[in-house]
Amino acid sequence: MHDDATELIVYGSAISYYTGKFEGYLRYKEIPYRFVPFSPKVSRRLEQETGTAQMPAVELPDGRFMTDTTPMIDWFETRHPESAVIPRDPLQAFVSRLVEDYAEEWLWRPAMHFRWSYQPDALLLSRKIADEILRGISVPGFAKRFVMRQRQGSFYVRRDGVTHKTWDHVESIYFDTLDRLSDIFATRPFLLGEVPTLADFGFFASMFRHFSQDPTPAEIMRTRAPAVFEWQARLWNARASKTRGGLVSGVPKDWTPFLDDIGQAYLPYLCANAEGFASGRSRHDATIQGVRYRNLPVSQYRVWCLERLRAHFEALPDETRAQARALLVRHACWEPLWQTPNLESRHDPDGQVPFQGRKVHYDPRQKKEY
Ligand SMILES: N[C@@H](CCC(=O)N[C@@H](CS)C(=O)NCC(=O)O)C(=O)O
Repeated sequence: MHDDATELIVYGSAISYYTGKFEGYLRYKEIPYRFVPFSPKVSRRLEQETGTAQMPAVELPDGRFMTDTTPMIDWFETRHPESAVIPRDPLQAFVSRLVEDYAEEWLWRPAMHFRWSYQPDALLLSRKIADEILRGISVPGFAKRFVMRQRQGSFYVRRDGVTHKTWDHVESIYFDTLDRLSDIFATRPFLLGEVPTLADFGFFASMFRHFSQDPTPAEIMRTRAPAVFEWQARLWNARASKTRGGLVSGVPKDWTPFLDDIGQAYLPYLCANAEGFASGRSRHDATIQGVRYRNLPVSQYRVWCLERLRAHFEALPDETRAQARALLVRHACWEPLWQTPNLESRHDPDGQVPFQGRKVHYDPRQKKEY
């Protein structure tokens, strides 16, 4: 698929939430890569290689393919340990993982809603998808754009629980996040201090490729939260070799609203999803902060998210585990973290992520070990 065996290839899209997050990470770490835009042909090939059509996908110089940005970052951190983005302090590392997971999964619905519920955004983004991802398909542009608007609006908004009853709650997630991040950036350039860490990349996914660029939420960000607008550009432009400084100690007070929201909204949602999964349903309801969401899709991946958060907690050294438990109890996160019995997502039964699902075709004679 490529002719330069030393090159890392990132397959994705210039409008994609998770591709933006991962490119932000690679750029900060100064890990060179070549970007290849998704197309129907690329997508078919990647589905064969990775077992999923999700982006971004990474092709390593040794011919292996990876997907899923969080475990990919873990993998790259072991190979590029300098300027680590996972804090060394185990309590900070655990809480960062929790906040990263919350940031990227919980802001997904508002990001999709603002992109596909507002006409100027939907018109612009359907054009970008038609021109970038669907190029080469011999169907008139207007038809591609129309189909994309219908598909995305149906699949990612209306079938993901956004109705006139949940609309304000979905939007409040964005507004509250802007306010909370603005408070943080009033005192330091990144979420935990002078340098970016995992939590920055978790928020970057929605803030960079959706909220700061899609017309409706971008206008809101520029007027309501210019410090967040500055931060997403700062992170995109940050390079580890030029970014100096340390982290605050412990878990900062201004993270409190995020931890409270994880306890009141995100973990209860993950529990409702996990219970739906355990009972074999494909849809589930959830009451979040007094708002009833109906018929949400059950996500196997998000059962795994909860499993992984538990595993990270259990892997903590004894003393840190006690501190982490006290913090989780204080923010009402402890009970929902453990509420659902016998979690079994079966998402990664053989512990292969981020290489899960790939078809093995590694030829060590031709490919250079990465
Ligand atoms: N957890 C994955 C999520 C990847 C993901 O959902 N990517 C979106 C685009 S930003 C996608 O490919 N959606 C298309 C689909 O799910 O079929 C990651 O971190 O990489």
